[in-house]
Amino acid sequence: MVIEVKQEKKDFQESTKSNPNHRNDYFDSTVLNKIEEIFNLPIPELIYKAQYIHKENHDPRKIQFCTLSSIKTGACPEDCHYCPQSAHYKTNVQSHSLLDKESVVQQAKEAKSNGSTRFCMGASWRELPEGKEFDEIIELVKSVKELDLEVCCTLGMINSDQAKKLAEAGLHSYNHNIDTSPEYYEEIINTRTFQERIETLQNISNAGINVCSGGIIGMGESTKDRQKFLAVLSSMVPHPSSVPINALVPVEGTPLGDRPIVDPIELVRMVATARIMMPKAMVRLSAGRKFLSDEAQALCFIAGANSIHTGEKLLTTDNAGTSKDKEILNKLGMSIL
Ligand code: SAM
Ligand code: DTB
Ligand code: SF4
Repeated sequence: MVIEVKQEKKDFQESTKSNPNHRNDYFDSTVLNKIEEIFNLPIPELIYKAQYIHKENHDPRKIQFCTLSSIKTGACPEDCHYCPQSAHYKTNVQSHSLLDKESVVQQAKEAKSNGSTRFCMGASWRELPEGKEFDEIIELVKSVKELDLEVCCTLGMINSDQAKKLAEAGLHSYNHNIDTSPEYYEEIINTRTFQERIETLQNISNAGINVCSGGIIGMGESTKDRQKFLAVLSSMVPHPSSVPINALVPVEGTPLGDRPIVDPIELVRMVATARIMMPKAMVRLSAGRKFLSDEAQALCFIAGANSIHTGEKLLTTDNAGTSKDKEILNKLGMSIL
């Protein structure tokens, strides 16, 4: 068993190594070809295939609730064009430094009592700092784990030593998104490379932490960019155990603040293709759910989404709220995982 896991980690590294001059090294062309075929299917056929695979690998009646907590907000040195927390843009986000343990544990307890089995702590860092803040993060991971929740963090880039220490503290998963295709990435972020993101994902995987990696649609990318984004994730061995699919929440003050809201059918296509290509992954319907009707959300669940971020807020922007989420599941005869 141990040998098998090591082998998988080696494969992950091999499969994601890259040469900046040959960006296709991030994915197999056969994978991209398969994605193109699936992605362009008529919606009834696409959903039928996705549903079949979903049912073979998951309980299609269940949705996992994951609560996000912004444990350190705003004033981020990165220039991610979508993000209200970047110090490069003037937005309405109220910055704060790292929250104390008592407040975070209180939030985690509330999340659990509202049905969440996963709690994700997000920080507006380019990379996880060393020293006092790192020690505080380790304490937060240990304390949330004691509540018997899946602990996830999204704290920017981490090195291999930090990943090992987080794993020892009991971290279940680490979220670090590739965001979009390797090519379109350069239109969206200038302050760190796609390759640096991949290296953080390798450090997470090598430490035995579950990889959570996905991205955003609605940033002006082409259909081909969306397909390549899914091809990079689907070429990882093993596949990320969790794949968040975000629809851009356009925030005033950011360079993407004027982008139109994504057509929900586009989201369904992404979810269904992710489900078919990565059958065992948790496909998370993440940001942008507040723009979806109950019917559109139902279609996403039918297409294989099996987790949502619940609560009044995502990190800094508004979300549907737990009672609304419970109401939809109830209406659909579904329940919380
Ligand atoms: N600073 C860390 C990082 O960048 O990895 C963690 C937090 S960051 C906010 C987590 C992810 O949220 C981003 O990678 C991006 O995919 C998503 N995100 C941020 N702003 C968004 C927006 N306005 N709409 C949709 N998704 C967004
Ligand atoms: C992810 O892919 N989406 C979540 C989670 N991972 C951390 C975050 C969405 C953030 C949306 C913008 C905001 O609320 O600040
Ligand atoms: Fe900073 Fe993360 Fe926002 Fe980028 S997405 S600006 S790294 S908080």
